[in-house]
Amino acid sequence: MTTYITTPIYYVNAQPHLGHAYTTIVADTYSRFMRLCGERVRLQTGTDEHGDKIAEAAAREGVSPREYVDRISALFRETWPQLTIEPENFIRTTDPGHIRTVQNILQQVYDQGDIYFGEYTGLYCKGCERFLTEKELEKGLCPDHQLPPDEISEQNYFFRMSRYQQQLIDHIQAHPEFITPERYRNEVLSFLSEPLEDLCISRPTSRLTWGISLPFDENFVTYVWFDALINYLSGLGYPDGPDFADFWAGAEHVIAKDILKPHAIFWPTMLLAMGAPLYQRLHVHGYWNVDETKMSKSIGNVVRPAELVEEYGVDTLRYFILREMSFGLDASFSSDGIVARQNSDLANDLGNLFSRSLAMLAKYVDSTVPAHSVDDETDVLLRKTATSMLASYRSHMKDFEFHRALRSVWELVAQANKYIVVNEPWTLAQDASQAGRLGSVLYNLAEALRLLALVLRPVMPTTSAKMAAGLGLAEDDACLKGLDTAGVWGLIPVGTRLQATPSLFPRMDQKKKQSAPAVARKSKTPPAQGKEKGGAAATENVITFDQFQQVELRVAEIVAAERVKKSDRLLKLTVMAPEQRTIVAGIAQSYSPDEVIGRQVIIVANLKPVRLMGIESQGMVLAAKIEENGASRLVLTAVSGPVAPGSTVA
Ligand code: ME8
Repeated sequence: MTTYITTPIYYVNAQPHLGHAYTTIVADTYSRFMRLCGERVRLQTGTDEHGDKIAEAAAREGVSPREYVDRISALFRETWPQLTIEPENFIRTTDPGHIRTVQNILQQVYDQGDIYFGEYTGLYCKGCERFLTEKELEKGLCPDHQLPPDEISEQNYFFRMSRYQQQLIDHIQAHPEFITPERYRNEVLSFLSEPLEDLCISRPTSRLTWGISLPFDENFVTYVWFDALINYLSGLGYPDGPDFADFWAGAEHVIAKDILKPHAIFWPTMLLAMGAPLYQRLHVHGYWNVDETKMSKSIGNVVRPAELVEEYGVDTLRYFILREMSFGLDASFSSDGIVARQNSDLANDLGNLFSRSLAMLAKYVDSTVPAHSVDDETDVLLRKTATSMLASYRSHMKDFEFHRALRSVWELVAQANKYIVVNEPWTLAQDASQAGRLGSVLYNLAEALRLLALVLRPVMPTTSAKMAAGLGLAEDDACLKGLDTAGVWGLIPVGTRLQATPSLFPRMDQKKKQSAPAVARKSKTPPAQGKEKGGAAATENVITFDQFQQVELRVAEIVAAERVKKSDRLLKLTVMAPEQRTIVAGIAQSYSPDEVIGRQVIIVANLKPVRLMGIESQGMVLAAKIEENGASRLVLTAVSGPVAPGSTVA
């Protein structure tokens, strides 16, 4: 089976931004996913280079259209590898092959009588490069450009789009998956419930020369949409190239809602007129805003992909936008949002699962995947979670519900973290008779990580490769290839030698966040500056919010405790936060070791380690100091309900 996945070809009158990056990352992720499913995949993106808008942009810059389109098209082409996007084809509408295909199609459709010459008077929006109907206007203005359209009357060529209206309606009704999500299918059907007008497909050369000449009348160039949509065919060598034969049957287009009508109405009617099969599915997503505001050059909040990659790393960006946007709906980008996901989902949940599992495998079984023996109910639960994750991951990815697919992946991450807490490998390691059980627990963790590396491959290719390397697997190892064959529990080979691997995601510290240049951040109200009398702000020891943010507070679970020899004040605590660490706490006069084991407390996690009675203490446990009967006593801090060890306190 084959999949041909396309993005829109982007206009070269603007530089690549977050919106372009999203569509293209979606297409790349889906193409990687379909490859994992064993399909032959071809990903195509490119640039749309003809039309008034481009000619005007070139004129504004005082260069020829050719010079201008070459420069901006190269910017798009260079952006994709920075996002680990690897298209098989990058098409430009100025490519000679594309121009030939457009002209051949025009000639064919003209010869068969589906293009005619006529007079047209209409309301033309220069921004949209098309005539708008009265109905589309909002208060007399183009809804997208907020400008009044010009009334233009001219002789032009028309495509008999109306002739194919019923055939298109029938097709959409017979194929519910043709336009997804459903809200856009309904929008198109409602539009089609009114008679379609024919489509004006030419522009007189007296008004525009930067376009593809009509093969049957050199006084006209092709309307930019009729030219641009054909890229999906010309990029495959239509009509008789071997790639066309192989891939068109698996064609899926990804677009945003702004260009629904050309893709759901113009394009299929054009294909029907050509006698070519229709594409399989059209996937329509919503719009990215930035800090709840429309992205726009004039507001100055346009987010550039290269800056985001530099600031957050490519996989964090890919994960964030796929996880944050419900495909089909609008979403808002913010620096706070991406930092929060990086710290919680990536550094805390996934990153810590990976690093503490590998650390325990190194410490207890010499970095070698051990054999596993009998299952207990925690093993069964972990495996069940993995199996149901795989099923829902697969179906959501196929349906372009990336946020849901990732949510189910994180259910396995959470379950594996719980599995560690419940099984306490550090306790098992203290008892030689538990070596078999310890091996099973560590095996299952390695296996969960293998499955995570597998399913995260389409979304975060670099992280997945790092995970595979840490697990001692090559990316093309059988157990990481083929979702069907590799998506079975128990495939990581016993005896695999693990590799020391740096942490997957560093926690993003406040300093870094503060320097974020790419996005305007929501303003935070700083604490009062100490002007008013009597308030806390008036005291000497005021710290700023930023200073407070430098203190990393976390929930830690105490898993072991013992008295420190020769000290009646100190307890040596082993805690998980979420990785294992030792903290020497001055609480021995208030608590016995037995009393604290199993408690969740709040610790300062980024305190510089100190040696106390010869033991390195890696943090500080917070406790309230109370006075009772003339003596002081410490009461440990706690959270009001159980939470995942390592959760941040803010
Ligand atoms: O329309 N949020 O090109 P274009 C999400 N050349 N996606 C966005 C976005 C946003 N804020 N802004 C842009 C054209 N996009 C034509 C297409 S195809 C035959 C011709 C993405 O440069 C989204 O994919 O205006 C949208 O559909 C596309 O960029 C529009 O790109």
